[in-house]
Amino acid sequence: MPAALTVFRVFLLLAASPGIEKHFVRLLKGARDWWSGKKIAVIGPTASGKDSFLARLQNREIPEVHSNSPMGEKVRSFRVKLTLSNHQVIDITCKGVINIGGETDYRDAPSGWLSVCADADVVFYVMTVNDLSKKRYLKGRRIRQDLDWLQTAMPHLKPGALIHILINKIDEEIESHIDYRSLAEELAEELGALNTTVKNVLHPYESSYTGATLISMKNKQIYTRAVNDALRSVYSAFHGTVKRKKVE
Ligand SMILES: Nc1nc2c(ncn2[C@@H]2O[C@H](COP(=O)(O)OP(=O)(O)OP(=O)(O)O)[C@@H](O)[C@H]2O)c(=O)[nH]1
Ligand SMILES: [Mg+2]
Repeated sequence: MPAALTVFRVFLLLAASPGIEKHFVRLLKGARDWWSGKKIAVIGPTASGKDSFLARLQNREIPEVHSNSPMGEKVRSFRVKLTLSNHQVIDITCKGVINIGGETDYRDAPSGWLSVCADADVVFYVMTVNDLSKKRYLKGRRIRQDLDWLQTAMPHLKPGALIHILINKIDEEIESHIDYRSLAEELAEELGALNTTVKNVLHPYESSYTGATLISMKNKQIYTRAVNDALRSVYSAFHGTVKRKKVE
């Protein structure tokens, strides 16, 4: 899906047009089956919202104040209940999710990010919309360093592991803007640049990258729709990879 469209959808959420809702939140059975029992890992810079994401997945409110997560803190397996249209609820089981703080020492320590990601099927990298607009994915900067780290980590991950980026705190950006259309255009441009960077940096593992989704852990409405979107994107990217492999 073109980036501009994805961004624009987030803003449409605010308008909450009833007609589009059904289309937005539908997750097909194939995708639900695929996600069922998947193991996810959540990594990213400090205070990006990793604990908030895990809280939302467990239907809890997000932590108000930021407390640095201790290294290698384990989070028990939990079932994710996703509410779809027609009041339909689906269960997704996330097994052995491990949470970890975001400092670079955590990343590079032996019991750091690698041990977290090692047996995950899907790795969620959480960054903020501020990281995106401040272009922290450019060479030498924090997000880029993490992407470089991911590239070197790829051969040590589970074969076929997928990487998805969550761009959090979109609510802050929405609050501080009035012209949503120009904001959407700006963000779309940045998203395009980010995607290009990620694919270049991850080479030759770029097919593991399933894209980036704008999200807000704080705003439940945006969270709910964005997470459905992210799950669907991961699944369709996976599907595309499998199809491409078959053709080859
Ligand atoms: N405005 C806004 N604030 C958020 C959002 N998500 C998280 N926060 C806040 O950001 C702070 C950090 O969130 P955490 O989830 O603890 O971040 P973390 O990534 O687990 O941080 P470390 O464990 O230290 O790496 C908290 O104060 C949250 O309330 C969001 O979507 N919007
Ligand atoms: Mg944390």
